Amino acid sequence: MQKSILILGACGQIGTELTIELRAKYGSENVVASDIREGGESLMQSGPFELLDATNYEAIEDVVMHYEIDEVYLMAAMLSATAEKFPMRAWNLNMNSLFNVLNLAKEKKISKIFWPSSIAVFGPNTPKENTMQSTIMEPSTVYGISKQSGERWCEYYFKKFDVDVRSVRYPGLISWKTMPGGGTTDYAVDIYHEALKKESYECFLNEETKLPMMYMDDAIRATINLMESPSEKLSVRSSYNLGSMSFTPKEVAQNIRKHIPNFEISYNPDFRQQIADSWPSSIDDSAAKRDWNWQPEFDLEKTTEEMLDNLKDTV
Ligand code: AKB
Repeated sequence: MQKSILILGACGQIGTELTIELRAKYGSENVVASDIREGGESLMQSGPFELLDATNYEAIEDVVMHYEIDEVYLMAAMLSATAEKFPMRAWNLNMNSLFNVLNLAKEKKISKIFWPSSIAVFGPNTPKENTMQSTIMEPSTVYGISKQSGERWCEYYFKKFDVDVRSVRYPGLISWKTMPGGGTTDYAVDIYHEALKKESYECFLNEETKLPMMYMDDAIRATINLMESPSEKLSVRSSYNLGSMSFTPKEVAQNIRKHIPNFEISYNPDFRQQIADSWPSSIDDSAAKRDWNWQPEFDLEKTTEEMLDNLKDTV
């Protein structure tokens, strides 16, 4: 049976690529993109679009009823760096949007939800290397606190109301089609743009800051695989650890130099350094591997090739 999908926050970094992939898979007319602002041409031209505020329950409900939506992907969120500047706005957006979709599912108006969590659920007391699925969390950022709370609510709605909600803890995501906005891992995208434009980059994290990262194609594949997995296979209803690669700014720079030998990097850490220092360096994702066969395909070499190759004609 053909299903109908709604994406909230479709114009953001993940939402844009997810919408395009879901449209290719399920048919353009069956995937409704929505956001509080219009997006890029490829998204706006390829299927239905609704201007929608993810914090407005009635507005989402209207769109769900109108298009007879079965599944919602909630991609609207305020990320870590911006959330430190606007804590209450971040809390309102990140939590109210989640309650809206959880309650729609509780009321049986939709049947399945995808909601993204993040490595930001971990904090300074979390073991840094191969961070386990279940371990000390204690996030120290506004964004991390909202994501950890969200995870608890997802599991609660699953257990209490049988809501089929699924989630992964995304690492930093690297993509060339859409820019990230307001995150701590954004340097890993900016660096490729600046390398092509100026052959130099000033990084807002120090050279040894090792963080978990992932190329967008892997992230989109993980998201759709998880959503297509049989419910009974899923043992985690808070959010799955999702691993791929880990690297430092220095290592990305060394990799870029294989293609742009004159590339130079300098370091000028700002408030985002403290956020990055509170996050894990690498992730144990054995639960995702076991439950739904997760396997990443992109390492740093391949990511660098893809980024430089696809961006070279845009600068
Ligand atoms: C951020 O840096 O805030 C995000 C994330 C890791 O969730 N990219």
